[in-house]
Amino acid sequence: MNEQKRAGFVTIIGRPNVGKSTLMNHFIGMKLAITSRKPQTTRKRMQTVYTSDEGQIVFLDTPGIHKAANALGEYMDKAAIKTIEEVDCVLWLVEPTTFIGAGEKYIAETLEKANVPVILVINKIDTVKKHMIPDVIEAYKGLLPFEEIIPVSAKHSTNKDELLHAIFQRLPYGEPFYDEDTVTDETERNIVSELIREQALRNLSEEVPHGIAVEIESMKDKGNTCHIEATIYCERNSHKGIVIGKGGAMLKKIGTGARLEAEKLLDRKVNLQLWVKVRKDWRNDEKQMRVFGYNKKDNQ
Ligand SMILES: Nc1nc2c(ncn2[C@@H]2O[C@H](COP(=O)(O)OP(=O)(O)OP(=O)(O)O)[C@@H](O)[C@H]2O)c(=O)[nH]1
Ligand SMILES: [Mg+2]
Repeated sequence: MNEQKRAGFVTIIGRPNVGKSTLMNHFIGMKLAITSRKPQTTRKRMQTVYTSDEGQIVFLDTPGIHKAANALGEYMDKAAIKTIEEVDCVLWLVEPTTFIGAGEKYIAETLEKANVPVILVINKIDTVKKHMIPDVIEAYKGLLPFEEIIPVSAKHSTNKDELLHAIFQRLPYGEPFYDEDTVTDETERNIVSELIREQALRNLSEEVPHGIAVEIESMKDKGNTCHIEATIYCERNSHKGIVIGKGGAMLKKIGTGARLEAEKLLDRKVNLQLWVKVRKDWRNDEKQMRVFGYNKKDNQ
């Protein structure tokens, strides 16, 4: 056994929109998980790998834990909670406020039942005055026997190294699970479909983007260009018109944004063609959810 280096699995959990995906992208120095200002952006777990001189951390980014309003919401909550029993350490991300709501209490109760080290990460400290932070720490301190409480800003990289070091301290000694060039086991196809959904979340308002699923129909390299055809599924006929927009303007905006992001990811030119279809109320249809990659069995 390698006595010098450590290796283990770490889940990043918390309420929606606290910055879990931003933090994970930041750790690995690449944009793999999609992010947005809207809650419930992440729908499935995503696994990424961070390797340094100290060892290897396999991060799991998870959906925000929330009061589910449909079958997709239940799937998302289970996907997040399931990871707690599979890891060596939990990062619980919270907003920098002293108010501890029902959502946070539910997460604390869930963690209390699990026998796993928890590091509380107070994110977004760039949004509050420095003198507020001790009050936030004080408010959370009694909730659980945290290993550590670390204030960070995922956006501005504050305290990133301190947090990484704190995580490594909670991992067992051992050989890395993946070679050092691995950053994720996610397919390019899946990430591209997420990049399209991200643009939908960023450009559409209200419920419309939450009812969107994206399927990649084909992805083929010709010369130095990757040709991608994808379908955006929405929940209602009325939503389809909104996704397409006046004279196709909205679909064009989503397509251009996604193409630019896909070019960065794939490091080559991308030609992206999008179609829009309706799958009525699919977020409450477990069979249709399975087709879109949200299979209940993943979380059992
Ligand atoms: N100011 C500030 N904003 C942040 C920080 N971290 C994340 N954000 C923003 O918070 C919003 C939500 O970030 P995400 O990373 O998508 O949050 P999430 O927890 O993954 O959200 P879900 O997937 O919906 O659960 C985005 O607009 C981010 O840019 C931070 O440290 N400071
Ligand atoms: Mg997320």
